[in-house]
Amino acid sequence: METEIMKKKSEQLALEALDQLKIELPSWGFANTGTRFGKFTQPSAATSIQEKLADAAFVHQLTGSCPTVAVHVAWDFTPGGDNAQYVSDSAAELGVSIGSINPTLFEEQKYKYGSLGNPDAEIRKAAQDHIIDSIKIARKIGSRDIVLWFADGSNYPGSANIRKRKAWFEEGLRRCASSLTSSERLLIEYKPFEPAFYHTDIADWGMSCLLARKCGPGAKVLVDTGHHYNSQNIEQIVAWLLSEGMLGGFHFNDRKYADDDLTLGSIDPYQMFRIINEIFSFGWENGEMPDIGYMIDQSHNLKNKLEAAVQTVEMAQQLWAKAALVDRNQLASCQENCDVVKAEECLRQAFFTDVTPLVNEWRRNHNLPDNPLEALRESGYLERITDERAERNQPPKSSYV
Ligand code: LRH
Ligand code: MN
Repeated sequence: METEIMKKKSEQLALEALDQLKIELPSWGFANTGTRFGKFTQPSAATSIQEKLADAAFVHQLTGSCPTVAVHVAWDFTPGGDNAQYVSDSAAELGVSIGSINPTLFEEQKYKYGSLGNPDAEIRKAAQDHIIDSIKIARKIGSRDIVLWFADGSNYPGSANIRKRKAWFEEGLRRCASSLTSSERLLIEYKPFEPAFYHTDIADWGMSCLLARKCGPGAKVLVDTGHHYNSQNIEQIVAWLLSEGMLGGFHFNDRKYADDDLTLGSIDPYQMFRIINEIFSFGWENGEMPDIGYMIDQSHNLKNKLEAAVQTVEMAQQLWAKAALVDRNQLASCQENCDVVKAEECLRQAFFTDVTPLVNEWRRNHNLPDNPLEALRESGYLERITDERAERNQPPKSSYV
């Protein structure tokens, strides 16, 4: 039976955990995006990196937990990254900073048959050079993480030599990793399919981990929660990567079917809780939380982009506080004694605890609004940016040109 003192102690732990929580928002989450079946433009959507940063900064102002913004090189920087310092200074003026740098190794025609895995050596070199240029941008603006996701793969059996492509990836990634300083990291993101629908060159955590190991200490694995088959046990993958010291970071989102990029915890909050619980369990066993990046990777096609971002950070704060409430001593002894039911109850009790009063106490301690979403709607910010941007957000003729 949890005594009042224990309750106070675990609530204090939850408040401290919320102090540690830093969630990185994606610049592309504020711009108009779509699917191949249509792009539904929002008049308030950001149309420039300045507007993306302003929106992210306003979400940070309302929630207090998202001080950095992830950027995608081709979408947010001018060629060669000439505007990098300007982008970094603009972020600083708004009270945020540039976080992870995502080289853009898809979209261009030359990447039709791949980037680092392309049979054409010149295209492989071009892709390597883009990653190395992205590392230089990171160095210029003081970002630590370079997140690598590759659309590379094939659509038909026999159309690609999977082992040759693996060797080209090893060669390319080694060259890129050799240009890292000791404080910079390459985070290699895996994805089982889409846009490739027969094989994807880096399809699962094992492939990413093997490639990262061959790159040396500066390379780790990035887990995008949407990049798994439905029945996969993601928290087990997280537990293994933590124990191997190979977990570099997350792209958090939710999904019902595939890489749906829906808002965090909107479909399966207990799944996300179980993942966060593995991180807290590792932190408890090692006396400090692991050094990993918590990033959001979502695209908001139907929800208002700022409301979706605020909802996401609120959900992250809720799940974080719940995971901090798990009685780790009791859980460890239940696991030790194979008390299956009581062990499960340790997690369920924390997950089903309403932490809203606790999160609101944390917000009040940091002069933040109790209800960020309500504060957003009452702020007039959405009305203002709609007036400013509507002209530049004309709906496209058709997405299937
Ligand atoms: C690929 C991905 C990757 C990003 C892109 C926007 O599905 O998750 O992380 O580069 O989305
Ligand atoms: Mn991702």
